Amino acid sequence: MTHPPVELRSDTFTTPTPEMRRAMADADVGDDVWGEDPTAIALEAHCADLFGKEAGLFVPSGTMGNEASLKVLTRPGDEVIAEATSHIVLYESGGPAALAGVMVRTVVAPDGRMDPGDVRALIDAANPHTSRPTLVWIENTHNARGGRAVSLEDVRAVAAVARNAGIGAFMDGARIFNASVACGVPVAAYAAEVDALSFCFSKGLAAPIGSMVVGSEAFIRDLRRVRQLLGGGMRQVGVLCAAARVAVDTMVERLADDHANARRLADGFADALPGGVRTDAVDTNMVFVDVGDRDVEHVVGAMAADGVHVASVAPGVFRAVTHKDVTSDGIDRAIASLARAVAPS
Ligand code: TLP
Repeated sequence: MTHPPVELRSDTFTTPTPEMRRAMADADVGDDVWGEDPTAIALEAHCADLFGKEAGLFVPSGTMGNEASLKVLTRPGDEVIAEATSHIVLYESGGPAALAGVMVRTVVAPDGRMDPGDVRALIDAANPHTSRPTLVWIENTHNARGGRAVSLEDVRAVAAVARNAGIGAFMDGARIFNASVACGVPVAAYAAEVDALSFCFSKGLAAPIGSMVVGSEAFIRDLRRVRQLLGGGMRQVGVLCAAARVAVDTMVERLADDHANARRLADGFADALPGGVRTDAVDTNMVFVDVGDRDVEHVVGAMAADGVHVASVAPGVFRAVTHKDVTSDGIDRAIASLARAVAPS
């Protein structure tokens, strides 16, 4: 019997649920560039409320939410302080430089949690020769550091540094619901620490497309203009917002299942490849595997030949991400596949 592939490259591969598809078909729609799509308006108000902010804006992707926010919150030449492996640094095609024209100065945090002292040191070092620090950027969960969930205390400590220096704080909360479930912290508590926050419907929450940015009314008014500038103004967007609404209303609690699956996967991978997985660093739905001196592309290729798709993300390292379309059987198959891929030949 042939099995369906086990897709562990990203939770972005999740497919919409039948309920989402029905909601999409039934959605009330209007022209959202004219501000007349009732489903978008309702979703934005609902999310603003959920996050305790004044307003929200639906955007096509997390990347656009981040880049448009950067553009609103900074001026060209300003300095944004971010963790060295943040999504804006590694995976947005140079957007901070190309679109907002900002300098990104980085602090290194192997567990995704920036040290407030490091952030303060960069701010304090500013003088008329340097770029002007105006924004501290916090990613939560932190993708490239292994999906680490940053605790409320840690967010608070870094946000306080920004606030005390009179500069802004933003959260790339693409997977903030994973952090919320893992830490038992309401998303509004995280949002209260920052001026604005972006999050995605299209990852673990399984909607097909879309992200949201929440913040003050004035910020969102400016963001709407930048969204238009970037080509992100869409028309009958209610078909997407209807799926996003199902995502945020019904798909959050089940993220705990993804986290449990990730822990089981991590334990199995650790047995298959001793020393390859820091099982204590699996906070949410990601497992990072260090294949040591093996060729990571060879390991990833051998697993793909078994129908198990993982992604190489750094030299010698691959990532496996759990989500609603990964079954318990899929976890077993992935563990067996890694064991085969690394077995001495
Ligand atoms: N991350 C993707 C890839 O781009 C790496 C993934 O598969 O994990 N912020 C964070 C922290 C993200 O992880 C991502 C997506 C985004 C922003 C961007 O979201 P999209 O893909 O909607 O532009």
